[in-house]
Amino acid sequence: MTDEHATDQPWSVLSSSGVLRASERVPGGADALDLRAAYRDMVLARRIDTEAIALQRQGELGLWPSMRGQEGAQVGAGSALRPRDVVFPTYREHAVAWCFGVDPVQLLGLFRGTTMGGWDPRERNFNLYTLVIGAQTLHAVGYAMGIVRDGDVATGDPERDRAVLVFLGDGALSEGETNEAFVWAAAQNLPVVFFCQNNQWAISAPFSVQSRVPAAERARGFGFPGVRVDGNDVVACHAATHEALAQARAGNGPTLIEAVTYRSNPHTTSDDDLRYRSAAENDAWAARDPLERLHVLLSGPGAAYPMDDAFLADLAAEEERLAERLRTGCRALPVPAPSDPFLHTLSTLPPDLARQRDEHLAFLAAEEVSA
Ligand SMILES: Cc1ncc(C[n+]2csc(CCOP(=O)(O)OP(=O)(O)O)c2C)c(N)n1
Repeated sequence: MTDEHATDQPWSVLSSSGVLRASERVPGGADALDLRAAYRDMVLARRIDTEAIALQRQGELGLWPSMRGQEGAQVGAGSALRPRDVVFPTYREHAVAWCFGVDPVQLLGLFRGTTMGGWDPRERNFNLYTLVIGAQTLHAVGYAMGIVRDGDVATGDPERDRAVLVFLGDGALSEGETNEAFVWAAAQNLPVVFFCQNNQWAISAPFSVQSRVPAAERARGFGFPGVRVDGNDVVACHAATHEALAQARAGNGPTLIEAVTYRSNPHTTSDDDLRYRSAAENDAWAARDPLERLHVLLSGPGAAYPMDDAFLADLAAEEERLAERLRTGCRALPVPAPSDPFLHTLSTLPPDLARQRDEHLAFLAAEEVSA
């Protein structure tokens, strides 16, 4: 991929009024992506998000970072993955997790406080959520080095070649780790795709404060291509990620994708976004809603891939089943044992930590006896 598209104007094929433009940049046309399946994934991912917010409001979750508005970016990227690719998410990649087959009930555990993770990263090649901004970019680069050493790049065998897809927010571009990751990915020509969702805000800090140029333009300075894509256009996001992953798997090195999108809800359920941004801004972005524009395309007259009433009724029923499963599953998440914080960090607990664990458990046992 060249960086000729790293301009101010994000690249798009699906207009905000739901019209699909022909583009040689979408290999195989829109057929590269099953549009109805993409719509289904976006609707169900939004429902996961909405249910999680409701659960937080009912006191069932401590916190929830909403991804509402970012479904186009996430489903576009997530649907470009192959099973052997490896994902390093932030804490907001709920739709990517959905696309890659992670059980959405497991996403809730971290925010309910019942687990430090929630799923086994080895089962799906989907790593645990990272709350430290930018840290996962270095993890991804390290993993990409491992893939190269395993001989899993540029073999020409689609069953074997693999790549790493790492997600970051616009705020993470200001972190030293992210910039170190860019340098190392370029220096080693690593099979890694950096997918930056520029949702305009790093909590209350706007993108314009953190970057004088479009994020995609930074890639050139590190020595690899950048592409600026309309993050609310699922077709363009899929095509850009599909191409970047193919380049990475083929041994042609890293790409930075900047998906220009918008976090339409507050940063998390603890945040009050009206203190730093206007309702007018929210309204302007609502008019570019990624689900709405795909819905228009798929239900408009003469749609090549129409959604008929039966499809929409099935989807509505599936949404309700998913929502019920989330509510029941959330409340049934197992309460962790007091010894759990000592697990899963070190394969063998050093004597000092083992002693602390034993003292902690003895203290709790004594409390129970005296109660
Ligand atoms: C190293 C580090 N510094 C600060 C924070 C506090 N913090 C949590 S989220 C956030 C903003 C992140 O913004 P961005 O990277 O754009 O991602 P978004 O939340 O918008 O998806 C900050 C500063 C943190 N978690 N880690």
